[in-house]
Amino acid sequence: MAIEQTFLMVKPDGVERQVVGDIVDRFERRGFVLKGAKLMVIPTELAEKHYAEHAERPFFGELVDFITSGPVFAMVWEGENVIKLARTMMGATKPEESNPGTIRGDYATTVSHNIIHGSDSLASAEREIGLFFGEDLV
Ligand code: DAT
Ligand code: MG
Repeated sequence: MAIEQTFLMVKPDGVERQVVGDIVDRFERRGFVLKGAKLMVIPTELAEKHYAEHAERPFFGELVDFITSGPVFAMVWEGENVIKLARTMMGATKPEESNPGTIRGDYATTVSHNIIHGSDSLASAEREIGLFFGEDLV
């Protein structure tokens, strides 16, 4: 298994609830390395590109409104199998399936306000890192 990079983002609800530190701590404790991070308000056009795969879903408008509603904390993390392991640490999308001990299982009760985003594949990670960080990585 190769060293990978993934794109993770604390969503506006997570920044508002001041769990950025806890989330960074979880990935540091696991042994992953932070390669880039920034607090930003996502422009609508970037949000629409980021969530393009969901453009036809009925919740797309709400999703874009929510993700642009306040600052997010965007990050790139590196490590062995980090794409898959970060998804496991995040917990499932649906609140009834996200186990206690995971980020969503500890903090989220709704599918729409679920604290954190993480890339779901190598292709997504490369695309999302490019969208949010471009060449701007250490
Ligand atoms: P994930 O964020 O776990 O990768 P996803 O890619 O299926 O999940 O969906 C992206 C985001 O869209 C998700 O974090 C929250 C929102 N979302 C997904 N399904 C939804 C639904 N049925 N109703 C409202 N929002 C939803
Ligand atoms: Mg997804």
